Amino acid sequence: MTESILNLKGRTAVVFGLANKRSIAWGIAEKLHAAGCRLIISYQNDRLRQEAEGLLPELPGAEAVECDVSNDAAIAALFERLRKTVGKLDVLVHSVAYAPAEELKGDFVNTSREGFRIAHDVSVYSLIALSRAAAPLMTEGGSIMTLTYYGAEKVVPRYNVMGVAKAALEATVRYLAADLGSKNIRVNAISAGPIKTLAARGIGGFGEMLKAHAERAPLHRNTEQSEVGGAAAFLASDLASGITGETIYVDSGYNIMGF
Ligand code: NAD
Ligand code: 0WE
Repeated sequence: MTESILNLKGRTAVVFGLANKRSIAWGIAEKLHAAGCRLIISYQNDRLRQEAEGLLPELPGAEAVECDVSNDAAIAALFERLRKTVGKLDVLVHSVAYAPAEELKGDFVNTSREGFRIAHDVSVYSLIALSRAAAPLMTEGGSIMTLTYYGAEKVVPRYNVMGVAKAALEATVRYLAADLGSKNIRVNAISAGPIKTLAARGIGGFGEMLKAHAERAPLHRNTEQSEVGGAAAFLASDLASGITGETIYVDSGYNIMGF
């Protein structure tokens, strides 16, 4: 029998951006775990510790560690710990974004300097910092991935500075892919359709957005975390060995439509 090469046994992944079971990071962690990957789950702060630790029993062998990705010392401490405990790293999942709430309402033209800075620091620079810290541990090559959204390329009302940050994130993926390719480290983005997660809660009109998305998308339904997880497992695996610097859409096909 030929063995599937979507087999992540003996591989280790670190996943950033798990807030709760609705998180896209959770959908990804579940699929990586199912493929046999050892998991390190990273949560932002003390407030999210209980939530993250409560999910561990569902991923036997996983551990949870705190890391605020806007803090260089926290990133250095996490990767020093990983160097000692797991040694080799194969997969890094960046599923983190943040802009101050007031930036996601009102007009884009009113974006503040500080709102712009925070959105880009947390949602974009963090990928560079994490990739630089992870690369020395990816001694047998690796797969780095991040989450993006269609608002990077077309205007989505109220997505505002996050759209600009996602455009920068997609460009960052290409520059990182070019740098790290010589180490056989691949870097890609998954562009997910809208999903009702914590990061989507409280965004005005999100329900209507989901409805319109499902109506217009070729598959006539919304995107599920597990579908993003499936693409992530593929990108983590040797099946995707020729893919780097790309943005892959997991959005029920929404992005292909002109009208
Ligand atoms: P989520 O709220 O579950 O995840 C966002 C995570 O970012 C949280 O776990 C939060 O703790 C973390 N985070 C924020 N600031 C941080 C910091 N300083 N340090 C460490 N972690 C920090 O929401 P989600 O929808 O799963 O978002 C995950 C990713 O998916 C984001 O990049 C988001 O832009 C992207 N995305 C979401 C959708 C959607 O509709 N939900 C669609 C496409 C892309
Ligand atoms: O990337 C995102 C959301 C990211 C996000 C969400 C929040 C809410 C809470 C970043 N920062 C914050 N800050 C907060 O205080 N998505 C792709 C989901 C999303 O958010 C939107 C969307 C979609 C889709 C906001 C407006 C319009 C559409």
